[in-house]
Amino acid sequence: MNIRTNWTLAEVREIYNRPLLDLVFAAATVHRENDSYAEVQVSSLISIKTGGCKEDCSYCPQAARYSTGVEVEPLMTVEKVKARAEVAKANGASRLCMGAAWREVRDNKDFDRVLEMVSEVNDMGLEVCCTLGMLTYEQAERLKEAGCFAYNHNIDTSSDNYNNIITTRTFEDRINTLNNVRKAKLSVCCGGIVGLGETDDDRIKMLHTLATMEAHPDSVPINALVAIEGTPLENNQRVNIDEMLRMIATARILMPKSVVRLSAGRNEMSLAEQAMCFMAGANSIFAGEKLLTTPNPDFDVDMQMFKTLGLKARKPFKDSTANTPQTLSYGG
Ligand code: SAM
Ligand code: DTB
Ligand code: SF4
Repeated sequence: MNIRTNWTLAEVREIYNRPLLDLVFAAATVHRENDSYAEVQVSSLISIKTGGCKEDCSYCPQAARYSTGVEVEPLMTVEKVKARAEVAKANGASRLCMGAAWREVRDNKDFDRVLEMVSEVNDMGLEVCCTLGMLTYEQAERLKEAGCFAYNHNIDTSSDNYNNIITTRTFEDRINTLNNVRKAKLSVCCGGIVGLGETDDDRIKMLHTLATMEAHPDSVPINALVAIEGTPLENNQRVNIDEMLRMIATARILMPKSVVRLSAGRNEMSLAEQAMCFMAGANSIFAGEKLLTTPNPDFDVDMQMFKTLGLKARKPFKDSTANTPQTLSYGG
């Protein structure tokens, strides 16, 4: 399979604009060249520190400046995180993603506690992912040493549209953190959101940025905006299925080996709509009754969906060089 990081904008535009079923068929064809096309990577999310964030991301229920009804909670205890991780593992998740409503990581006691959580959850045999905001290279290394497997940091939208959505940091800040994550040999999880009010060209440019990084992100979450009352985007229109399909299928063609995650927005999608997304090359979901603060389908409902569609949950560390909990050897 030919992995390219030199896609031109014109090529991405051509793929994105194909007649929808031609596009889905082409993406499904690419996806079927992967031996494990019927495997879906299941991640479970925990909000380890909720609300009160200083940033102004206009989609986010956790930004302190909007009144969204999300209650501010302090950093969870290690014990509580372990208990939640046990439940996720028993339900078949291979990855636990810990999210904090932080602008950036600070070198303080809270970060020490997060490192302890990482180490404990890694010891349980789960892939650990963190999403904690901006990181320095040294902080990325400390996460890696503690047993963190992946780091999620989304570009969210095109560089052109970025300032319309967030003003308290820049697109370049995001790229810097991603470079630190890559340099520390953490698995890179990076995608974006559809439904922010962006144009098709913004979507094309966002996909182009992801597909022309020095290496494709290992996982690419595609989120449909969950419009939250109290945020500036509260009245945005619900994302239609054709828009999600176009994003997922184009991502699959551009980044054939990456895990493409059908992320936020599944709670509003039917089984048939989700089936189309898996057909178009999605091979990961967030499972568990909550994303960070908003509802998501129950585990049982998702497992029934997998049964109906003939999909199976992927085992942890499948494509890693380490087949046991994360060691320093991953990524080499
Ligand atoms: N604070 C950290 C950060 O911003 O990187 C980590 C958590 S943040 C909630 C992670 C990602 O969730 C965001 O980059 C965004 O892509 C996604 N997200 C947040 N709110 C969302 C919403 N209402 N709808 C869809 N995706 C959302
Ligand atoms: C990602 O791309 N989507 C997840 C995860 N990475 C951290 C978060 C979605 C959040 C949706 C809104 C909420 O539940 O607060
Ligand atoms: Fe929400 Fe993260 Fe933005 Fe904070 S930095 S407002 S938690 S998306």
